[in-house]
Amino acid sequence: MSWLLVAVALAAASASAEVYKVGDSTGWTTLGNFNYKQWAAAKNFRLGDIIVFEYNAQFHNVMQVTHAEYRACNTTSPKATYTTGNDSITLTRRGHHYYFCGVPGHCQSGQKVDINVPRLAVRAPSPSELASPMVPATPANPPSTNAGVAASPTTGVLLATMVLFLGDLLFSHRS
Ligand SMILES: *[C@@H]1O[C@H](CO)[C@@H](O)[C@H](O)[C@H]1NC(C)=O
Ligand SMILES: *[C@@H]1O[C@H](CO)[C@@H](O)[C@H](O)[C@H]1NC(C)=O
Ligand SMILES: [Cu+2]
Repeated sequence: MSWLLVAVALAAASASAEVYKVGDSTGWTTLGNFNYKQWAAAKNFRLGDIIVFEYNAQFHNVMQVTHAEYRACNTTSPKATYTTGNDSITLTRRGHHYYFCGVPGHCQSGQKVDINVPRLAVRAPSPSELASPMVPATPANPPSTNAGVAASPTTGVLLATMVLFLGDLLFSHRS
């Protein structure tokens, strides 16, 4: 596959990533009985988006669990546990991502959230993406386009996003 195509897909994918702070200004807590279910339902999560859990790490944590564990607030075998108090998680696959706080009683009191990345939704391109050509015009394209991409410090992350983005396209076309 052409590196120019890669660069175009990469630009489109990275341009569309959003960062969501779970609970907005409330953050990740039991105080105030924040409705995380309602919060998540109002969002439009997409592949490549980032969710951030911000909390006091002395009192809370974040565990990713299965659906059954989520429903039962079962903390015995989480898929992942985050404890920094400022945890950024990139959504790299479709479907439901179940998280709760593993401190005893907190999940039961509502500190749990279901982040769903819909299976078939594709983000609408932004006006700037529509304005730029989808197919690079000619081989006369300056080689600096690729050099600039390769030099970026976040190339690894962007490449991962790009691969997902391409997978996305293939997936959508098959369905
Ligand atoms: C909690 O989850 C574990 C692993 O998924 C399971 O073996 C255990 O039976 C569950 N405990 C309860 C009380 O549901
Ligand atoms: C969490 O991290 C982000 C970026 O990594 C930073 O902008 C933000 O200020 C941090 N929040 C706290 C409470 O440390
Ligand atoms: Cu907690």
